[in-house]
Amino acid sequence: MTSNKSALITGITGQDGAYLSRLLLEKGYEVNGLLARRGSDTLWRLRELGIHEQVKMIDGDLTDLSSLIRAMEQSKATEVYNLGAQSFVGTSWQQPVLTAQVDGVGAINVLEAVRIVNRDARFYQASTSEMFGLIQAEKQDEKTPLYPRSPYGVAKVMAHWATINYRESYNLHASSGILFNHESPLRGIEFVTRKVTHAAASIRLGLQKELRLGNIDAKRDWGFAGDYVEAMWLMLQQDKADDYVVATGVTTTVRDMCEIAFRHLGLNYLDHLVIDPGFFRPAEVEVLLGNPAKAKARLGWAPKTSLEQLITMMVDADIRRLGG
Ligand code: NAP
Ligand code: G4F
Repeated sequence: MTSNKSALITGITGQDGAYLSRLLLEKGYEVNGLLARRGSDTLWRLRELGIHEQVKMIDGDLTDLSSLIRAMEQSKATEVYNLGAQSFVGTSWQQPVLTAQVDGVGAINVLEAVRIVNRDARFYQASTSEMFGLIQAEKQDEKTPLYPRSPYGVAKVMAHWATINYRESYNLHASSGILFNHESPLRGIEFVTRKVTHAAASIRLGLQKELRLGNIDAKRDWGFAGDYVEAMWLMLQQDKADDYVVATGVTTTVRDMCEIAFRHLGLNYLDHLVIDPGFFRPAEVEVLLGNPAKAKARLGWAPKTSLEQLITMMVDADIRRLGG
């Protein structure tokens, strides 16, 4: 059966790209992905979800406008999800120029490709709670002023405002999802939740002894990526494009998240934790807490997975992968 709905996803090989692909395939879309071909096993997430043969890959890179124009033409996309990014905050201090080019200018490249090839295509920008940085309100919503604290946050602010500007300048159906941290068994191992669940599993199986972390007093509003990709799709089904905060409305310290992961395996995280100043950041985002009221009211979206369910799901997946 051929579908008349065609999506183009940048960042298809990432955590969100995999879950969004699965959701769109279930809804009958033809799913096209921009493949940057930079790693050796970049398709592992799509393979884990059993969908790697159902998505069509188009070679391209966010920093190459010509490849994005070609991807728009080839895919005949009616919906474009810009999820591609150098998404690790810590690395953005080591590679600030690359981060600005991929996460900031890259988003403008995608907007230009949409404007040039098909102005009727709907566009989603992966904005982030990291833009709130040094928070200007206790609970952050769509109206909270932005104060980024990392080169990554700065680049994402550029992309966020470019999305609004293309909506206002060219009447593009361009929406931004300001998503708070979301995790899953497909999360990259450099992010703190997965680092912790993988370490807990390794320690339980006798493969590792200690877990080295930085600022464990930082607080994050963590949700499940599988729930959050649904909000992305809902944004593009609205008559009018807009910006939405997607969050759980609950914030938890890294410390308490560790406790949940280790307790699930009958361990005490304090027996294994080493604080390593090497993981402290030049400027920290101490606390994030989102208010998803607008997404609830307008999109009918609500998170379905608690932090406890999320972390235990991740620990169980890591135990399975390590052969336990
Ligand atoms: P992720 O797992 O790190 O995936 C990033 C994706 O971007 C990968 O597919 C990567 O390809 C691709 N990419 C990197 N550089 C590229 C380039 N130059 N050209 C084309 N593609 C490139 O990130 P995620 O967690 O799925 O997040 C998805 C998006 O949401 C990102 O934009 C992120 O910044 C944003 N976001 C994430 C969260 C969160 O908590 N997860 C919250 C708010 C916003 P390779 O596989 O080849 O590296
Ligand atoms: O898991 P993290 O690296 O995520 P961070 O920096 O909040 O960024 C993630 O969420 C953003 C949304 O707000 C996304 F836009 C972004 O792309 C990414 O997905 O760190 C979370 C917290 C930080 O405060 C960090 O300092 O955990 C703290 N932390 C403490 N020890 C650590 C570690 N983080 C990492 N990655 N590794 C540590 O050892």
